[in-house]
Amino acid sequence: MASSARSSIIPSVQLESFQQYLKSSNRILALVGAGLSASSGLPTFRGAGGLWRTHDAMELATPEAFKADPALVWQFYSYRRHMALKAKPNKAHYALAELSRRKEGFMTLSQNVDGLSQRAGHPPESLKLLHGSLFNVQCSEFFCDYREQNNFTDPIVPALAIPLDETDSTSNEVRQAVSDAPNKKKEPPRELDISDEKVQLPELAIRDLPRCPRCKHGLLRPGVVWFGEFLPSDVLAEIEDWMRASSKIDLIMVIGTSAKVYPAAGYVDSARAKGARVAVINMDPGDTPGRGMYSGDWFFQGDAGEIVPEILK
Ligand code: BV8
Repeated sequence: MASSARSSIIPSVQLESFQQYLKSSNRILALVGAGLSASSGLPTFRGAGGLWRTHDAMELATPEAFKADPALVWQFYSYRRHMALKAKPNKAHYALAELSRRKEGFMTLSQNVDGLSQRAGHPPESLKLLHGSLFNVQCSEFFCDYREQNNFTDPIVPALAIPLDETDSTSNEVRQAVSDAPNKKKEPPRELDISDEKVQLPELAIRDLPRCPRCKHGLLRPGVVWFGEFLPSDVLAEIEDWMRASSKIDLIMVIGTSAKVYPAAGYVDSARAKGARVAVINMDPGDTPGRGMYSGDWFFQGDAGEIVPEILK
């Protein structure tokens, strides 16, 4: 008899063997990605409905993009902050937080920047944010090390307010511009593509963007890790310590991630190298490390928001 969370069927044999193994496991990792927050209404990066499909990721999430067009990059991130604030943690976020309270040797490695794991009460000491957070800001000047957790202010500056009610055309333009549209190569725009027409984003002057309160010179930028940037060294060191303290890792759960972004995806290999068995929870059987490369020991297909609370019971 399969146990069925709303639309995701979990074969009971798989479920039983996983839950038995989980019970006897102590050193456990979860590598989570955008799919964990999908059922909270936040679009993933790749695949259906993905954010990146509208733009080449390199266009908006790199230091070069910010240098070339800080206003556009801020509009993208301000919109995502707004959406993340409107979203609510789902049952999977809470289940992982609960597991962390239940199992001392458990740690979540999150690629997500949406703040939902934190809002679900995940103990911070066992939640490692590999790619930063939409709600951190930092100075973009090389010589200035100003960083601030700016606690969910929305918008971060008045000029970045996107009145996102349905009626407002600007908001529709921006919403559509970051929604799922065929990815087409284009000039670095003052505009964003929506399918085949160009959308003028409200002109934002650089002077309207948030400035560093410390050096008074640099623009503030989102406190996320962009492509081509190193992951936070303190976070990497804490994970390294955890890995070194684990003579054996019992289990790694790979939840809602395409495992295409490195070095985050590399933790699956590192865990396996220390004896970990792999459980993959993903909507798409083709697009996960549980198939092919990692030949996961368990594969639960469906919505992480439904499956994770079931299997962690
Ligand atoms: C770096 C923050 C050193 C910004 C992001 C090898 C080693 C080192 C580097 C590289 C390497 N190979 C390539 C690189 C370079 C690059 C990289 O990995 N490129 C990729 C594209 C090949 N890596 C870097 O640049 C990293 N830095 O390595 O520094 C260095 C320095 C200088 C020069 C060279 C190296 C920095 C990477 C961090 C980039 N920042 N985010 C922002 O968010 O705007 S990455 C971005 O993608 C997000 O953080 C996201 O988390 C991440 C990964 O995506 P996923 O979370 O997996 O999401 P995705 O949409 O892809 O997949 C969703 C999955 O969920 C799918 O499988 C889908 O089927 C599933 N799903 C959907 N719905 C559901 C579901 N599952 C369950 N339930 C559902 N409902």
